[in-house]
Parts: sequence; C-alpha cells; structure tokens
Amino acid sequence: MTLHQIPNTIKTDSFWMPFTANRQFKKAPRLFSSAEGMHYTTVDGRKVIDGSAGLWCVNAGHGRKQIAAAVERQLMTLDFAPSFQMGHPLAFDFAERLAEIAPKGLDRVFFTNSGSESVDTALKIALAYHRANGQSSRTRLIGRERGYHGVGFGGTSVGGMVANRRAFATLLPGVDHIRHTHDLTRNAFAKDQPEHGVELADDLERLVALHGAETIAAVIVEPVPGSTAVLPPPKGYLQRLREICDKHGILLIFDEVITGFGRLGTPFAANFFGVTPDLMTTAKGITNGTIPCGAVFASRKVHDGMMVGPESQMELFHGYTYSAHPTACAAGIATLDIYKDEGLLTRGASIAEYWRDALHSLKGLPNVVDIRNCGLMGAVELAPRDGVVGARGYDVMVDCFNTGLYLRMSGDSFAMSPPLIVEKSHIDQMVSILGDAIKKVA
Ligand code: PXG
Ligand code: PLP
Repeated sequence: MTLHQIPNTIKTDSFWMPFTANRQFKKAPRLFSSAEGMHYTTVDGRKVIDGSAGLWCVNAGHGRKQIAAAVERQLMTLDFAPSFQMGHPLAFDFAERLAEIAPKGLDRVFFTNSGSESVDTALKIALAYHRANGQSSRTRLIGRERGYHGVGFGGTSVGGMVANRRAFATLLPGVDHIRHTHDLTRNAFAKDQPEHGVELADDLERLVALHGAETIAAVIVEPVPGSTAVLPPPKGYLQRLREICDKHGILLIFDEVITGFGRLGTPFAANFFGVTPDLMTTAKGITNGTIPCGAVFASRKVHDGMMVGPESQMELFHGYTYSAHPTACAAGIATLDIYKDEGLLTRGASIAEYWRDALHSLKGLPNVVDIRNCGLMGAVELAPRDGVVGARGYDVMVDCFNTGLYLRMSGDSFAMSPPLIVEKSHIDQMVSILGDAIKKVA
C-alpha cells in the first residue's frame, strides 16, 4: 500500500531500529531526508507535515539556523570538556538559564543526555536523598500503570506500559504502581481535563497502607502521560497526589520529558497545573531535539539535603561522560533564546482552544472511541479491529504518511504534538488528513 519509493542504494539490513517492527518496516521503509519549519521532506521528495514535533521534541520547528550556528561555533571552540571535577562556563550558564524558567523552587539542575537518563537520575537522587537524611528505609519507588519513563532499568521498572516490561524479567525490586486514570466509561470525549477520577490519586494511600510510608522513597508520574496517547489528569488529581506525598514524606517526581518546554502553553506542566514536584525530569525540547540532552530539576530541599558530609567528598556518585556536553549546552542556550524571542513557551495557550476544537471535530467518524486534548497535546483513539490491537492504528498511520501527515501511533491511538510554531492552517490540514485516513481505513 505504500506510495513510497526509496533509492535502491540504501541498504537497510544493519540498522536494528528502536521501537520499530523491523521486518515490516524494511519491506517498505518510510524515510525522511530533510526538514524545515513544520515539514519533513521524504527521500522521494514529498512534503509531510510534522504532527508530532519529531518525537515530541522539535518544539521550535525544524531547521533552526541559530541552533546549528551555536553548535558549530562550540565544536570549533571547545568540542568536549569533562564535567567530573572539571567544568566549562557554558554548563553553568545553561543551568542558570534553565533555573530562570523553572517552576518556582526547582532551580538546581543535573544534566543528562536523554529522558531515560533523566528518569534514572531522578530515581537515584530520591534514594540518595533519603539516605543522606537518615531515612535509608525509604527504598521503594512507585510508578503508575500506563506510565512511560524511558527504557533504562529504573524507568522500565516504574513504567507501566506492559509491552515495554514484559520481555525484561524481574526488573528492579521494590517497585509498585498506582492505577492509571484512563476511563473511557466515564470520561470519553472529555475536553481538557476530565471530570472523573480524582479519587484514583488515593490509590497511593493503598500502597502506603500496604508497604508502609517509611519504605517509600518517591512516586513518579507524567503530569500528562504522552506515550500512552495523551491522558490528561482528572481535575484535582495531581493536587491530591501532592498532598498525599507531603503527608507521608514521599518525594513527588514529575516526568516532564514531553510536557516540558511549552507543550501545554506554560513553560512546564507544573506551571499549568499549579503543582510543584520535588524533582522534575526533562529532555527532548531542551535542545529542540537537535543534540541529545536532558536535565533533572531538583528543589532546594532535595539539593541542599544532599550537600552534606565533608566538603572534599562527592555528594552524589552519579553522572554521565556527556553530562553538560558543550555542544548540548550551546544548542540548549540557543534553543532557550528562540523560545524567549518567539514566546514559544506560552504560545500554546493562545492556540490550544483551536487545537482542541479541531481535534474534537473528528468525533462521530467510524471507530473513533475517544478524543483527548491538553495544551498542544492531542489524541484520537480508535477501537481495535477484530480484537487485534494496533492493526487499524497502523493502517491509519501509514495512510496518513502517504497522504502527507506524520503522527505517532500507540496501539490504535494517535498522539499529536505539533511544533509550537504551528498555525491554524496547519492544524486544519492535520485534522483533515487524519479524518480522511480514518474514513478510508475504517
Ligand atoms: N519519560 C517520558 C515521559 C517520555 O515521554 C522518556 C522519559 C524517555 O526519553 P528518551 O529521551 O530516553 O527517549 C520519554 C520519551 C512516543 C514516544 O511517541 C515517546 C517518547 C520517546 C519516543 C517516542 O510515544 N518518550
Ligand atoms: N561502560 C564503560 C566501559 C565506560 O567506561 C563508561 C564510562 O566511562 C560507561 C559504560 C558509561 O558511559 P557514559 O558515561 O557515556 O554513560
């Protein structure tokens, strides 16, 4: 069914592709060769609108010359510098710039290279923090069903997408999960935050009763789960989770790898929901998807709680060769400049309503069982075909690609998160292509 021709000079055997049905893909590869603004161009020269900001990361749109120039300059000046017991000025500048836009109180920044690394870093900080504060019995980590926290062993363990865990045996011990909030019976086609489900936060009380608060280090949730196709939290849910964590001395970690950097029309989801976690993980949009980079934001309480013991001793035995890589810092600072100059961290707020109404106009098409939105995140969920999860979704995704729209699928749901430079005309085009594909493939 593909229209797509790839040059026969491209050999596809060696690249073992991540999160891809390799054998299926290689029979009919979908390849991008360039990108500019809101669009990709395929190897056969077709323009495809980017409905997912790459993988939720190209928030300022593609081909930003300012970032490329900053990276080139940096490579020619200081290509690499260690951040273990040494440093370079850009790392400190970048951290200060991030602290300026961080939710109030979350202004201590630990650099990583990806969301997965940010998650594992935050989990380790939570454990080390309690230990440094005389509470070394707090070793349990709590995630949530349907959560995605990357692919490290820590993130896989607290994650709750079943397929991502199944092949990997026992994972970390001492991990448990609260229930997810996806509720088609009560909340289908809810706009923005659903009305029902605040009580699901009380599931944390169940785990406290089961395990004892004194054994729990941290709870990690995505403020709006992205990979399971955009599940906005029920009204009041995150506030209640914060209260329960406070009551029991449990650290709250927001995984903002997707929701960070303007996705909801505020700099971070913590701003959007008015709930501040103790630790916040980020990546993706931090460099507009250009150079791998991530950052964990820590509260003063957590950070200062770790700055104990003799000054000659390392406070945290953790870090990556490429933590605060000079090119990542250069790309990140240039990205923050663009976000600031173009108002992109709040631009989503002015277009979210249009986005919401456009998506919800697909209600009533064949097999559409739910539509969800929050800020500039959105999802359309289809019923599975003949009980085979993902088959209908895959066909719709391929049809969209062939007719000019790139979007992410998760099972039979489509998640969309356009670059934050998106215009109304782009939204119209995305929704029209997706609607046609749903009708055609149904
Ligand atoms: N936490 C969250 C909340 C994420 O969404 C990660 C951690 C891991 O980040 P890295 O940089 O290690 O991939 C993510 C990543 C999709 C999709 O379309 C989502 C992600 C990555 C790729 C695809 O669902 N999220
Ligand atoms: N494996 C080996 C053998 C290493 O020497 C190192 C780092 O020095 C790593 C893994 C970790 O690599 P990174 O710091 O890039 O995460």
